Amino acid sequence: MKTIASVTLPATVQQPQYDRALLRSRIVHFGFGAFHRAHQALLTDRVLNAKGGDWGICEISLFSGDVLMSQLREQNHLYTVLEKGANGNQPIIIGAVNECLNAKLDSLPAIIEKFCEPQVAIVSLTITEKGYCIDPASGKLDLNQPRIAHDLQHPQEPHSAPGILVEALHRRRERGLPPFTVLSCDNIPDNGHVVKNAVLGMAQTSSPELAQWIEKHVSFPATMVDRIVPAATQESLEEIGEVLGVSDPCAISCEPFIQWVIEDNFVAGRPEWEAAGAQLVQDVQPWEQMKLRMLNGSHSFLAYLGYLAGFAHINDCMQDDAFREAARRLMLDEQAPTLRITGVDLTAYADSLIERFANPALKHRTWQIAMDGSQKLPQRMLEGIRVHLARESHWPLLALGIAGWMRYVSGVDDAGQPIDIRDPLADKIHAIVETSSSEERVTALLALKEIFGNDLPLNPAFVDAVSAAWQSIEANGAHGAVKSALNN
Ligand code: NAI
Ligand code: CS2
Repeated sequence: MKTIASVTLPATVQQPQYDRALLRSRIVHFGFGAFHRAHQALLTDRVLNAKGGDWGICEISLFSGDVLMSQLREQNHLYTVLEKGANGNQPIIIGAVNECLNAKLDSLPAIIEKFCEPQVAIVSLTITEKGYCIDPASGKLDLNQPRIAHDLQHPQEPHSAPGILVEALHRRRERGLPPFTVLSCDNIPDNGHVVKNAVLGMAQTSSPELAQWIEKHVSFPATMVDRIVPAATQESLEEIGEVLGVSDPCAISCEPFIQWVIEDNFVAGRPEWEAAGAQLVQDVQPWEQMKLRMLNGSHSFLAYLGYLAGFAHINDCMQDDAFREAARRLMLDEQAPTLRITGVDLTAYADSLIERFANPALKHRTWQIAMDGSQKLPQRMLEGIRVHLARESHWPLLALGIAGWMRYVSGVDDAGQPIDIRDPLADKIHAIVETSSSEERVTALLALKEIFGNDLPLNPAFVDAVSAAWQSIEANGAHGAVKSALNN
């Protein structure tokens, strides 16, 4: 079978300019999803092109991803990223991945042993918000999650990411091997602390001595990651196949923009990612807060209200005057004033986000972004709302975003069509929706402490604002409610 590894590709395709035989699995990565392929792996590939070296990546997937990983092996671990922008498309073959392991194709013991190889210096993760098994409201490891409960019973056969990290670090300590850096690249505030809490939460339960060793020797740098990478579709794969002249089932399309801000705290070295444009800083929090509230907050707003109003993609929302204006005002009037960052032109940042959202080549589905709302609302909207509540300032669009989520998880769009809701709390949410009337819905959903904590449901200003926004959607539909919020 022909693959990208076996044919001559068109001259326009960028290819690795370094000796791949030198690569060793110094980075082990969890979550060979869309994002990692177009972000960390691509930037590592850029460093290899610029500087050479041996920083290869071993991709790990536990219980899914076996088909994708067999396909990756068939093409010698090469795959394509197609950057799609207003000025045309750039296909790039990524060569930084040199190995992959999957529990179905290989075995769980083989995966755990991979983390214990002496050259492994970094374990990075893009496992989505829910992969950390953290209670979003408390920030602590959720010991009741089935995978965590399983791993505490069977530490040598872990099924969760925190369980694997703890078992790997346990074995490295026992064998006198150096520790590695744990690098979370998920869209979570203070992601370094979140993964640290997950790992220490698990280790403390099994061995306080191991927890102490981890605390002393392992580093958990925080990161801000940014690049819009929609899930691959049949259409996007066919488009890339036409560009290459051969099919690449592991290929992914994305926007040209890329940003990575990393806390410079690595215990066992790192690639020179700054040579590829990454920003190595001491404090990531202001960057990550800016991105999560302005970009992701408005993304979620557009996802819930846009989906309800019949917009399938983010760029469709941007064609609508009311949605585009609402997204910009949400960023500048309601999110920007809550941020800590200094020295960044936030108006220019908002304008660049609106331009990125409008990219017609991306086709980023509102339904995809709407997924896992229970894990996303706290950092994308509720943290900013808490700042407004303390200042008694105005936040009508954020209120509409929360009410939009409530209307979305109620399960029917404005055209009366059922919604396929994906969320780790879907069963709980469904039970609440089934047993509450429209008038009771806001109060009933606010009882989800995992999302709203103990404070917000007791705050009359919060409850009133979200209830008013809910009523506006019920009366006017999502599109009408967005227009009406702009006049408030
Ligand atoms: P994806 O669905 O393509 O990949 C998710 C990966 O996580 C898969 O490899 C899956 O096997 C793994 N995973 C899911 N649940 C898991 C669990 N419970 N334990 C361990 N692994 C698990 O999603 P994509 O687009 O790669 O996004 C992943 C994360 O990357 C996002 O949740 C977000 O935090 C971050 N991100 C994504 C961006 C994007 O535009 N796609 C941009 C910036 C950040
Ligand atoms: C999106 C993000 O899926 C989502 O929830 O908001 O993945 C978004 O595309 C990225 O954070 C952009 O960097």
